[in-house]
Amino acid sequence: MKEQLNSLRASTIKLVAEIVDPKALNETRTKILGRKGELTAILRGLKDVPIEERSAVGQLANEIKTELETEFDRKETRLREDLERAQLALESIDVTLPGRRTLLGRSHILNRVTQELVEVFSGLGFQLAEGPEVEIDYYNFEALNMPKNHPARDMQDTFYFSENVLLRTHTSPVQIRTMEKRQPPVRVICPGKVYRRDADVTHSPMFMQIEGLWVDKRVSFSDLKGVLTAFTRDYFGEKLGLRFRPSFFPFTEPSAEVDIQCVICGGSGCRTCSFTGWLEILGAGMVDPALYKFVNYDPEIYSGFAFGLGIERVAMLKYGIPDIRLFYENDIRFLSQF
Ligand code: 2NM
Repeated sequence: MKEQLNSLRASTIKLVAEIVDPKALNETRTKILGRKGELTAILRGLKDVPIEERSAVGQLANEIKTELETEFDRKETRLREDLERAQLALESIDVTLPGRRTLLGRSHILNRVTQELVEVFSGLGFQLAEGPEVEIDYYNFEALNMPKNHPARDMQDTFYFSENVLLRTHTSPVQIRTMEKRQPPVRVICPGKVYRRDADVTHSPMFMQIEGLWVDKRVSFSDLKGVLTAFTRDYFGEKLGLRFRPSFFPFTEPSAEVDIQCVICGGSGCRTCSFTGWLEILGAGMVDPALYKFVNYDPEIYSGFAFGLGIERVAMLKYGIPDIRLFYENDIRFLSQF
């Protein structure tokens, strides 16, 4: 019986060493140590062992039982650890891999140019004012001295929601709204999107504009020249010459178009300036006193000037961009250059 026990011990240890699967281990444990297992079967013969040996054999059987239980326990722990390690290996992070780059976004070039322009004008005392892109006929045309059927409306055909509701064609309505709300002194700069029925290499149905307005007692054309000279010098460079040409706008009198010397050739003539040496960058003028009756200003006391420029045009000149459509195509290869 001792031999039977020792042989069961040896064969079990060998068997356990070969098992690789927790389920098989559990089945083997039952088969050997369970109530109907092989050890129990051997112990059933204990009653036939001579009485004087029985206690020693019993003790051996107990020792072997304990030893084998420990053996099964240890193997179970080993298998569980192996499994965990294998799972961890699948899920683990390889800290030696290079990191994933986060792509940094940036402001659109038109928004950055807008910000730069607003900054220059705030240095000259102008406050930021904004308004709706969906406007009513009154603010976009009527209060700007462009009654229905005025020929100046031809050049500013736009998108209509109804007879009196439209997409603004300029940011001037913001200035009318500002004057309606406040008495002079008013000194505001109004950037924003505007809309016109227009599309080619230099025109887009949606574009951006920035307009300035200064109304106070004794504001004169020389103040206009001073502000615009300060602005162009600050933004385009100290040495560039400035030229005022007489022009017409329905809301200013007198009116002027303002040119700067070509930023590409410096005035000697090139393709960008059509070999004239000059670039038109903005329109301006003294606010027509006829406008003041719409906003309840006394034209005998107050005078002022206004100006407007296209932000795309400024950006195209500043950065040498040949086609206005590039701004709106959202091609990262273009936009990330700025
Ligand atoms: C321009 C040219 C000349 C202008 C006029 C006004 C207002 F509302 F005050 F009358 N705002 N902007 C103006 C004047 C705009 O853009 C080429």
